[in-house]
Formats: sequence, structure tokens, C-alpha cells
Amino acid sequence: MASRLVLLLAAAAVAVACLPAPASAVAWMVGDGGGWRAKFNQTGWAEGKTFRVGDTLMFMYARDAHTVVEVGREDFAACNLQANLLGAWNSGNDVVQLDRPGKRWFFCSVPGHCDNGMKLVVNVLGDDGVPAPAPAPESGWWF
Ligand SMILES: *[C@@H]1O[C@H](CO)[C@@H](O)[C@H](O)[C@H]1NC(C)=O
Ligand SMILES: [Cu+2]
Repeated sequence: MASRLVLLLAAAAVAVACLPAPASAVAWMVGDGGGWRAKFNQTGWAEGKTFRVGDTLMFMYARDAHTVVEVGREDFAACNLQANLLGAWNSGNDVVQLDRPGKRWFFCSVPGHCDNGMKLVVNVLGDDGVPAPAPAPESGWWF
């Protein structure tokens, strides 16, 4: 019994050791040289970029001028300043870990800025390169 467990653990260790080394993580400078700025959505910065688990987003801005908040899909769409925050940063030099697959929604919480387009959504791919599966429906039993 015990030896079986040991075997299993050994097999698991080997399996982990044999995983392909992850492609090196990317530290994305949000907005490149222009940083995180007003009307960010007009820059199209995220278009054509592939974000992966392990990458980071670096938001650079004048700390008195902007902020970064992370919210859910609906609060993002509505620019809800009273949103349920999943994260909040205001150092002007903020590093956000993309530590899970799926979409991540960010905007600037200074009144009016999000409404003017200071927002960013990124789709983070998992280690296997595929997006996270769509979340299960929130209600309902299947029988
Ligand atoms: C950017 O956001 C503004 C305000 O929400 C919107 O009117 C505009 O169409 C958006 N532009 C792009 C390129 O998404
Ligand atoms: Cu702002």
C-alpha cells in the first residue's frame, strides 16, 4: 500500500519534471512608450498581441493623473466606478500578474476617464495556448 503511494508520488514528480519548459514570460509595457493614458482604447494596443499565463502587464503613468482598477465584465462595459474591485493600483508603476487564463478587464477609476475610453481588456491564454473555457452558466440544474 505504502509502496504504491510512493510509486504514485514518484510518477507524479517525473511527470512534472518532464513538462516542457514554459516559453519565457513577457513583461508587457502597457501602451508602450506612451504608457497607460487617456483614451487608451483608441490605441488598439492589445490587438494582435498574445498574452499568456506568467506574463505581466506594466502600467506606467503619472500617479496623480490616473489609476488602474480590475473589474468584471459588466462593470467594465458600464465603466462602473462603484464596481466590485478585483484589484486596484495607483503607484504609477504598477505590475499586474497574469496568473490565470481568461479575460481580464482594467480601467482607470478617475471620473470620466473610463467613459472616454481609458480601458483595457486582455485575453490570457493558458499554458497550453488555449483560452480558458467559457464559465459555466450561473444558475440552473441540468436535470
Ligand atoms: C473608445 O471608447 C469610447 C468611449 O467609450 C468609444 O466611444 C469609442 O468608440 C472607443 N473606441 C474604440 C476604438 O474602441
Ligand atoms: Cu485616467
